[in-house]
Amino acid sequence: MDLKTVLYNKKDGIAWAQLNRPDKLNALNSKVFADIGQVVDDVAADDGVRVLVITGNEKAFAAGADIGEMSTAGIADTLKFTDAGTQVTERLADLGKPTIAAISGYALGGGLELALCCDFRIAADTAVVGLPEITLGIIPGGGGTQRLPRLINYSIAAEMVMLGGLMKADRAHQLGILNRVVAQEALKTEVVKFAEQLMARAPIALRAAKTALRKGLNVSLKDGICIEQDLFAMLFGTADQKEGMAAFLEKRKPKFTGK
Ligand code: CO8
Repeated sequence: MDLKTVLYNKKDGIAWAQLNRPDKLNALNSKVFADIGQVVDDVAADDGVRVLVITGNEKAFAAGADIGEMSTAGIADTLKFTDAGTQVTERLADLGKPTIAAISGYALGGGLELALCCDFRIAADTAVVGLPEITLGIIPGGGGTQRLPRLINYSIAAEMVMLGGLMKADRAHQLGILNRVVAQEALKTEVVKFAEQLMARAPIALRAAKTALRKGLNVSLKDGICIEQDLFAMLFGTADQKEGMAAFLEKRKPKFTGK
């Protein structure tokens, strides 16, 4: 892997991808998206990785796409940038393993959009989220107008997109944008604890749960229930289903193997 803007390491089943452009508050450019793409491919291919965590530094998860690089771009350049970025964020959103955005400081614009591609957002109480693109004369281009109103109430999403204000962690938590808010110094421990709970679950069941949740958002209730039913039945072909139910009946903890 040839990563220029992301620090990447794997430990005890967790892959950590830390955005690393601190002098630009981790602003996202084509290279950052390319690096995240490599990380996603690596996580997908490595059976030893059970959870992906994307994080930044204390001041910023990411303060948006790189305004300096976008400022003089035309339509064609912008389409090239968003096509490449969207391919990566869709791959991230579709990853068959749980993903967590661990957020300190600013998660704005493309930064919040990247975090919205993760299954969970765990934040420090220093977190500030928002979609300020409208204040630059543009709109979100990394899925913000689509993912946010699917996650929270339409009117609040519309206010965030159309006024572009910034929101503190406690309010974002109340609204359901953030799953957990903890003290800055507890963030890493809390993320590891959350990841450990996920890793105690059966991996194929987690993958099926994610597929059902995600696919179900884009289809009718009837079609979504069909998707769920098929995935539910599919799990009865796994060793982990047999183990999970045997463990319940034998009053012990299950030992899942991912088979
Ligand atoms: N792009 C480029 N550089 C940035 C960005 C950014 N988004 N944000 C901060 N920086 C740079 C600053 O220019 C500054 O650099 P320098 O020291 O060289 O002047 C450095 O980071 C530190 O920033 P500040 O001095 O501004 O720090 P403050 O603490 O005073 O302010 C803020 C922090 C409030 C976060 C402020 O930096 C800010 O408002 N940033 C811009 C936020 C924003 O508007 N984000 C939206 C960008 S547009 C976007 O995200 C479109 C998404 C499209 C995604 C497409 C994907 C497929």
